[in-house]
Amino acid sequence: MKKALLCLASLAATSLFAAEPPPITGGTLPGPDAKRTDAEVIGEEKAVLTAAPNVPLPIKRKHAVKVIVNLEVREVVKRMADGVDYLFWTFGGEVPGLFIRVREGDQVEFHLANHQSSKMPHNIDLHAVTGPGGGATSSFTAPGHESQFSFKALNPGLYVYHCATAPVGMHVANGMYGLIFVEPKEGLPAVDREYYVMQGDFYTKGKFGEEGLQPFDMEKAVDERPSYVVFNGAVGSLVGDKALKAKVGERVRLFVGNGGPNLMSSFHVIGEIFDKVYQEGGAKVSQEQVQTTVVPAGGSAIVEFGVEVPGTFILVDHALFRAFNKGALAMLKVEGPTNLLVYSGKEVDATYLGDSAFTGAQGKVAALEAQMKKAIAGDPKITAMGKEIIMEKGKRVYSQTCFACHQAEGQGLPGVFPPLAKSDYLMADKARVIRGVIKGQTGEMTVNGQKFNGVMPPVMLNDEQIAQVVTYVMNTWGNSGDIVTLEEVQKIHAESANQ
Ligand code: HEC
Ligand SMILES: [Cu+2]
Repeated sequence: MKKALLCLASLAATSLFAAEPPPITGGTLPGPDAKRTDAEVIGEEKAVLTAAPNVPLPIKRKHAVKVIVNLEVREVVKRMADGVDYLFWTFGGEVPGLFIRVREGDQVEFHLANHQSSKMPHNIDLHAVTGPGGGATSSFTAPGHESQFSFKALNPGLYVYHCATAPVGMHVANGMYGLIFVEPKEGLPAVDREYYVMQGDFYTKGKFGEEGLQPFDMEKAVDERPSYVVFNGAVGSLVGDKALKAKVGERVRLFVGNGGPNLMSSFHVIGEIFDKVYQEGGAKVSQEQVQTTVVPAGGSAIVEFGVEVPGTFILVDHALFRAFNKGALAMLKVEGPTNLLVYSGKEVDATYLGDSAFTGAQGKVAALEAQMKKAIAGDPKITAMGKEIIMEKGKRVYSQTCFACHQAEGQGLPGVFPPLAKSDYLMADKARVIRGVIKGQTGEMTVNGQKFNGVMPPVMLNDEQIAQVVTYVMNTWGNSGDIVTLEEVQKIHAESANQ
């Protein structure tokens, strides 16, 4: 039986780019496979496809059907990061492409449309297909056209699909991939939540965070030097309000994919252990109690875990510079009662996230600067916007320099780092604050009636950054003061240098 399967697989593999399809003709399969096939296909239905992070509902039916899948390729400009846009090539207008769920034994009638606004022809190679090019040879579709082919979902598992039109790497690098889950006949054990998370690496002419519409950079792609590594098509696609959600006591299943085109993912959830892993997206649980699972480019994994305590759990590619500097970071927010036996409490997210906790500042600076240019022509609103820009830049400085001690919300740490939020000490004397930031400060001080006696080292900032960050702290978390100008900082700097 194994031999027959192997033989089929190698035939399919060698024919991936062959012009002539090999002599495997529709439906008639060798003996062993025929046994695994539902002889009867009863009825017909249209597949419900979902955009990430959603997954179609588990399949309850006990027999095979003819499933009609309609998927449309669209080339669309979307957000890659705050202030950064990219022309994505997509399956269904989304990166990753829409999630497809069928049952083992189903007869799939696949319709691939290519929107008339597309500039490129595209096709689809589904790793779930046993046949030449995984469907690629039958689905090459010019803009404004539609192709149709059929296949039997013989093998259960979680499979990647992707465009395979030359240059294949470029089509995939532009976002042309997604997942198809062929549900085993007996189904998977029930869980409370299922989510779809797919990693991809992106190659832009500009560096990470460089603003504007960014073109694809072929050289970086060939050299495997991505500017972005992200989950679900953009930096921050699953953070804040868009975080995945669960409640204490629930079981979570993640269908994890990796479109690549280049990088393998070391998929990890900070503060969780995968109690079950279907390694490489295969049909059975192959490992238990796993910390980090490998998701190869063009591959997948299914992971499951229970959530025992509330809090924010961070999903990362544990090749950590990708997570903290290139975007491969997502969040699962778990709500519910604390369980002190399992975990004692104290939030660690802010510490982990560093300046990623402040994503958004950069894009806002760009947007506000653009607004300001428009408004110029002597509008009094300019002053206000100027302040907002300074504030956003100040937020960035804060997130990189001050927040480690004074904390994300300026709340400080009792007895150790004084609060900046609603601090009477801070608001009483602007010049003193500027001097403190330039020279550092030590000795006993009283902030809101609490005594502090620590050491704040001098910070490595230029005068402009100091003006920005002091403006920010004096106008955030309930504080309200005026703008600190560069001139003010320069003056105090000169004075304190002479002392
Ligand atoms: C390494 C930790 C650390 C860093 C980084 C740090 N501070 Fe402080 N900061 C302190 C400590 C400790 C004190 C209290 C010093 C004392 O007791 O004399 C303090 C005091 C202050 C105060 C006066 C007290 C208050 O709460 O109003 C201000 C204002 C302040 N810091 C602003 C900043 C700003 C702005 C930054 C970033 C540019 C920054 N600090 C970076 C540790 C730090
Ligand atoms: Cu394509």
